[in-house]
Amino acid sequence: MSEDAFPYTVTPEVWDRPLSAAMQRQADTRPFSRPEENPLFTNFKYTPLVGFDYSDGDGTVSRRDPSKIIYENGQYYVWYTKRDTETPCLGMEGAKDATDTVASADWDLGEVWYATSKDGFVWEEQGVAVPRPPKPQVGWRAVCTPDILKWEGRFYLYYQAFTEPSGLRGDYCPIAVSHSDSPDGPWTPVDAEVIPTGKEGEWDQYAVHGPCMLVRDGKIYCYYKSAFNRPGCVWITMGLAISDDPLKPFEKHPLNPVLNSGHEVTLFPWKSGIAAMVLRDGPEHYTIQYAEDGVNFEIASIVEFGPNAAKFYTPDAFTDTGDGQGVTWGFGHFINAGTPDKQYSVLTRFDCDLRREPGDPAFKSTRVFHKPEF
Ligand code: AAL
Repeated sequence: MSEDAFPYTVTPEVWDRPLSAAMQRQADTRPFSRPEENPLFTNFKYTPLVGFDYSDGDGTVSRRDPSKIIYENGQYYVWYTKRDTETPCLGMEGAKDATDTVASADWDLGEVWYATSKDGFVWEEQGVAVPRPPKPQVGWRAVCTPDILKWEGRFYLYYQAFTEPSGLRGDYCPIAVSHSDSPDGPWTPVDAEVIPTGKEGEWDQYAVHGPCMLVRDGKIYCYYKSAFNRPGCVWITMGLAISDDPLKPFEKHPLNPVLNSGHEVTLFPWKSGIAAMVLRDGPEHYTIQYAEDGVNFEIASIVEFGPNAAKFYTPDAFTDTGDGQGVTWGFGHFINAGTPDKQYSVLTRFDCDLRREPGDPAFKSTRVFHKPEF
């Protein structure tokens, strides 16, 4: 036993006998480290963004569900849902009173907008990227909750595409896609469901939400969430769909769902695998998890006060290096801003430290029994 390791070093014989459930979990999966020694642990710092106008908080303008942030042409880009309606939204429960101009949910009647920034703090809203297409095309009611993919030099926006007001039956929609040769557009929509809802009885039969696009092993990975999501019932798990053609239907993974918790879908390349930030819903909420194969996730750390709807600035999301470097900032949203009858959502910046090595050398400790290998 080395001096340095004392007193945390435990000899292998300790595991060579029947173990309690807690110690079995430890032996099987969990890194043995204090949080600060674990590179997949972080705290979060929030900073209000400059450049977004919310109409004095009267509930008619809402921004939420940001995409990953990318850096192109000397600036950062982000896409997000924007609702700009004459009146505040009614809420899911008011869906039967929704009209062509009155929204049910905060994201109903939403469109995909985008903004750019030189420094990541001060932003300039550039306008709509993907408007709602005419009825009856997929997405005519709302296009929202986008994510960006760069693939073979072209850009693809994936987003939820609604053909009914959210709340009528639930929050039911598939994922559709638009493409462009520039992050500034113009974007060409494909009038088809690129990730459709599942067949009757399948886990994702009602909704396919929140695309999170990555490139891995030469293929396009789309992590997404699904839920029964009827009014009054939210049950959320996450799946994976893979394709080698960004505009053709993706193939859903046979082991879906691959995460049993979380809400919005937040993943990034980490070493040779994929890490997932799993927040808000489910038995494993407020964890960061890791899967060497991108499919079989294990809990790596427990975090607090994580951002809702987080997406990271992820420089290696599409470069397929097989050696993910981690992430340090991104966008999330705060919901339920405003008064109860004038609710809207606000984009926020968060900073974190999910780099391969903890940022502060003082955090590094030799007192680690099982150096986490993520
Ligand atoms: C978000 C996401 C999806 C839902 C709605 C808009 O937090 O989970 O995008 O449909 O709320």
